[in-house]
Amino acid sequence: MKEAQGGGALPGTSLQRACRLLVVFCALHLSATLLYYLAGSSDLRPPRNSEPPPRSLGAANRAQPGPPPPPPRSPRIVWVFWNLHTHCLSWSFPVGALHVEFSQPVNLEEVEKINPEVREGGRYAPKDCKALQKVAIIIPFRNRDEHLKYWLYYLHPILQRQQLDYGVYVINQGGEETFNRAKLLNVGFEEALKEYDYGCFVFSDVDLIPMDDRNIYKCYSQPRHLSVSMDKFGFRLPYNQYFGGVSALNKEQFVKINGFPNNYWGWGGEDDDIYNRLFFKGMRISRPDAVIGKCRMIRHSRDHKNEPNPQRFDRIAHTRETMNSDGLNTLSYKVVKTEKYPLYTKITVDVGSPNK
Ligand SMILES: [Mn+2]
Repeated sequence: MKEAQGGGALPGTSLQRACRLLVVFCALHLSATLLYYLAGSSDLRPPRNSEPPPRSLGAANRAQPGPPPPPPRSPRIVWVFWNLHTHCLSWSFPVGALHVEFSQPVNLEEVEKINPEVREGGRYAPKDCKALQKVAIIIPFRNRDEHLKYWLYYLHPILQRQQLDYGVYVINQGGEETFNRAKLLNVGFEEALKEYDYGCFVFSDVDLIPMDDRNIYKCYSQPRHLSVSMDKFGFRLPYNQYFGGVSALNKEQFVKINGFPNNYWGWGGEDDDIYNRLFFKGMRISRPDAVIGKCRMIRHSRDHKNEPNPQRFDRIAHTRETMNSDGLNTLSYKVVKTEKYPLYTKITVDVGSPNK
């Protein structure tokens, strides 16, 4: 056959992409259905006490006395279809590579306007489908308001496209003591859990912006390192064990390593300690590829009261001995103030000082 000619030529890539997605989706449907059908063909009736699929039976239904409605013919198949249709597919509509730069100042009121679905405290959940994960984003912070504005401007649209049920927590170290990044991250874990049943924790520096929205801010079966090719390091990993910048651990992974160390005061080392903890507990790092993992760091000079920590090399060498007696089980701090802003929750904490 000849190719179609002339006139109504199809517009290029976006339509092709949509078609390809549709085909993939249908194939997925079919294979999942088949799989469940085969796996369950010996017994298609649901077990007596099995939970009904969420939302399919309303509270009113349950409250009514009398015999329950007859079960559908093939409950498993119905269940599979129901799930495929209601759960979000976080890879549905990525933009791909993003343009990221820091030349124009950001006005937060403008950012609020272009993100009308973000609720107070920087919370969001997709309306039309069930998010795969509940993600708390934890940002250790002190005196970096300009960076935070860029972070909010770039990240809110990305996280919504990734269809995550998420909240943004800025953990601000109060007082004038030396900065303690890892302890602030521990605080973020505990405080976020007081507010919502998060299952995944993304720990992000305030000055790191992903350059590709296929780099999903969620958790994986192994701890995830997300900032794998930073412009600062010439878009490559500085070393294989590098775990700094942006990382993601689910609740089980975080608890298994007793959280992060509390005694790294000043710049450096805590990320290597975290890597050691994961390694000693038998976990390995998962990463996106170097293209999807590209990100930009906002240039800045060294912060006041965050000088390189001279003890860091000695501490890293002893992670195995110290990790069980320093971390989540020895974490102490005082919440000074909690502020709910439209685009984030700011928790100011007193984390003490190195000498205590
Ligand atoms: Mn930085």
